[in-house]
Amino acid sequence: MSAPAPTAGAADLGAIRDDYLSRLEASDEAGAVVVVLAALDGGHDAEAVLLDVVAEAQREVGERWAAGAWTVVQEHIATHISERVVAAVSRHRPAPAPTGIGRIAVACLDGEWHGLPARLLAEVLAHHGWEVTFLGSSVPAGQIAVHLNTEGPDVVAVSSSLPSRLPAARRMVEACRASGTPILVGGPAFGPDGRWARAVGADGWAPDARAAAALLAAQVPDGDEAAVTVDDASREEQAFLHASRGELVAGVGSRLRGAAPGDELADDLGHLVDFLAAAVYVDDPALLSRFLHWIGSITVPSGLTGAETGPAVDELVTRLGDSPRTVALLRSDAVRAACADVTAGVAE
Ligand code: B12
Repeated sequence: MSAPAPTAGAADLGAIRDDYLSRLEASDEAGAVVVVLAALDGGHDAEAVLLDVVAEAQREVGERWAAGAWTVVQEHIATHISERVVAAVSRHRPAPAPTGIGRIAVACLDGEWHGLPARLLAEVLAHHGWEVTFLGSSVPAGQIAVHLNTEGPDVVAVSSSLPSRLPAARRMVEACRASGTPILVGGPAFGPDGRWARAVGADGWAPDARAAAALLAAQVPDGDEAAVTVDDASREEQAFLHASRGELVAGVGSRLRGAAPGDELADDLGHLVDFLAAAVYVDDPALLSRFLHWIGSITVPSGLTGAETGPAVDELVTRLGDSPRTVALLRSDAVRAACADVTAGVAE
């Protein structure tokens, strides 16, 4: 990006982030906009403001929600302010005209409503000279196929925050393959080192928007079909879990509490089944054990407690006896250890 280096005396980004977070905490949209525009005028470039202030603040918002310190409504207000701030940054420091490096479509996986990470990526890539079309949250693979056929971008960049959306990633990869368009993926859904990006056959993965811009500037890598772990057995067992979701939630919930599960328990058990299905899909118990540690770390009144994770897993084993891969995964050392950790109150 071509913005000047921060001038002497410009506040450092950590201090700006703290100031920004205090504006989010106060639901102060105008104040949040003032903070970021002052950072730009002080010499910080748009990329730093978007990634080191807004994105970092959003992660902290997530931590506060997970710890029970902020309500869902506070998180929603903060995120809405951050979306408005991204628009304000782009008005104050518009991206330069595309340099001819290429055209890229940025989208979220089907069922993925975390659109802000994708929006931030789109802004950063535009500042690096890409001609960007932002397709938004939850884009079905079939709709991507239509877009590729009519618009023909050079690359598709797909964002997802939730590993439970990985089956949708494979469908997206297949839609891109069919039109010969390379697909770059990113976001926490693909694992800390991008291992599940390879498992679903994506052509490339990057840990953050800066790395994505650098990778695309160097060369869009070719896909590695040999690394794809999704086979017919994975697909069948994932599809069975998906189809049985309601029954499993009701059955496991009443086994745990002796009654039909309330909304919060049903939500958590639904996530448990979705993450289990994704773990089976990419054939990796670590995906489920990370989810169990996350369940042990969040505060949701009436949701699944750490002590209930072991019994919930046992009940799933009982109910899923006809799905050998699923049962092996539920009985794996990693999943057992995660249940023991969260029962003992140890979060990852
Ligand atoms: C805001 C928010 C929401 C909003 C999103 C609105 C919006 N417009 O985006 C709403 C309310 C919709 C939401 C819903 C949910 N959320 Co939410 N959410 C968040 C929160 C607080 C911030 C998201 C954000 O903007 N992050 C900042 C971005 C910039 O960070 P990032 O994702 O890492 O992105 C960077 C890189 O990953 C990379 N990148 C991202 N995409 C791509 C793509 C490519 C191609 C590349 C190369 C790179 C790349 O570049 C980015 C910038 O450098 C996060 C907390 C967090 N840690 O992110 C939780 C969080 C992601 N949510 C979470 C959860 C659980 C949920 C819900 C399931 C809650 C519920 N009970 O319903 C739902 C699921 C909805 C769905 N199906 O999608 C959990 C997920 C935990 C887990 N186990 O996976 C988190 C982590 C909160 C927490 N601490 O527990 N959420």
